Amino acid sequence: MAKAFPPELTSGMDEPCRFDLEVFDLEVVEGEVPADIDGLFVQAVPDQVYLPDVPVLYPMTIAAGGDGAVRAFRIKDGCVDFRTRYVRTERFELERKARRPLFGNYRDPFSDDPSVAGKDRTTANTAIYWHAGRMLASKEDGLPYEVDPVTLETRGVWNAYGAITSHTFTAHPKFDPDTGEMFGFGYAARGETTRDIAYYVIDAAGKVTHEAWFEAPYSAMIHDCALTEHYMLFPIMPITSDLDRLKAGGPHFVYDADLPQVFGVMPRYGSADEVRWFRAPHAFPGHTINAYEQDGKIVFDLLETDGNGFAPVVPDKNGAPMPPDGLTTRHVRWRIDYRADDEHLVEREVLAIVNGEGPHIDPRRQLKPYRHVFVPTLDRGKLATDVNGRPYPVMFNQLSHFDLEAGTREDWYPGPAATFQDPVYFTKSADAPEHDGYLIATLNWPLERRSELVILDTLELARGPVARLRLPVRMRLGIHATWFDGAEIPTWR
Ligand code: V55
Ligand code: FE
Repeated sequence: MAKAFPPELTSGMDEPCRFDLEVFDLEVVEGEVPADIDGLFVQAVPDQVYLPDVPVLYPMTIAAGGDGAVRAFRIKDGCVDFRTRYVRTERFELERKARRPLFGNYRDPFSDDPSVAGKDRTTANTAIYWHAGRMLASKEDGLPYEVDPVTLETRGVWNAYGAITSHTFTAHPKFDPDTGEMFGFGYAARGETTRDIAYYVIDAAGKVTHEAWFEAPYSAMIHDCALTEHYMLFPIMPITSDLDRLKAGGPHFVYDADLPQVFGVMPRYGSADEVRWFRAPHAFPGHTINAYEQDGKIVFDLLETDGNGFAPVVPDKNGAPMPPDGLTTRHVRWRIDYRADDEHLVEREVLAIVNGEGPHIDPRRQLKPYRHVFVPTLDRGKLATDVNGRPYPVMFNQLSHFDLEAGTREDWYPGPAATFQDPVYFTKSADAPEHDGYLIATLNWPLERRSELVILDTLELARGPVARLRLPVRMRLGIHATWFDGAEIPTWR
């Protein structure tokens, strides 16, 4: 018997969904779905089946610890079919068999039921990517699970034919579009809180062709990475983990404002002794936007927040309060000379004030100079309160397009009580200009506990969607969305 989730977790938009289901042919309530769109829009969603039974339930457990579900929208011939299904991880199956929670807090094996000691704790809940003909659902605390792109049935853990022996693998591997190689890594590779990083290059057929193990300067989250023609970059985040703290029942990650920013740089096929650790003053690196090489230097673009980017979900080491006016997130550009004598970085440029997360660019511009960024953002000036003075539960109230060359931005703001989930961006055709594409997102209306799918033409972003589709079920907050071209995936039955 499942115990009821408490009222604070069931009152809003993000009440657990706990269902697998499909909806054939979503209702188009406004506009038309462009007939030239052919592909699959997928989202990874943490969605607890059972509430962990622990003495202290950490916010990170709720925000990022839930069982992974794959939500998929098949868009073709002006129609959209919908399917969502939990990934059948080992953990999901064990709890389902027991009909009760067996796994405890976020990345804390010490808080589990003793019966599941040594079992796979990962939830495959963060991002979905495609490699070597496989759709992989991933969370950075374990190896990905392969999922059937049509039925969404789970095929099992993917470990590159047994070659990946790291305990973990990033949810954000990078790809060389020319060779089809995948570049990925696991941190905490020898188990939770270890400093070990395992770096892998995997060819287009899914075989590991290069591997290197090395140690991070300290045990911390490395959520994303970046790839250039010759280098792989590892931004170490200032949220650290500690085995003793975990054993004592503390949270997995704590934010440490005293740490510098650290970027590990490794030649693409380099060995452990070739990693260099470049340092910069403290900031919170978010998602990578792009990276490439120019004049012998690495150009590395990412989002950077001037404080605890995971507040309040990840606590501050010193208990420091949040700044009342909120934090600022910027699009920054570093230039890094791998051969420099000095490992202190100074060449930082601010390209835009973003106040958003989940950046997307034209996939054809990856590893190359580029001009356009699409990202959900928060305009605090447009935040509103209800009649009782309570702020509407809004995370990102706009979809935004930044033109880096013109220095301009364009936004679509759907209203005070709407909040965006991660979108996807792709161009209208293989030879369309970089900014001439579609943005597709799920848009939540928390006060109505309602979601819709919106499709925007990026040449007319501010005018709003060219199509809005009604979803007859609530889409609780997912993490990353990915677009797969129709040519890559089999037909939906
Ligand atoms: C993130 C999400 C995670 C995680 C670590 O969005 C970082 C960032 C959904 O799980 O485990
Ligand atoms: Fe991410």
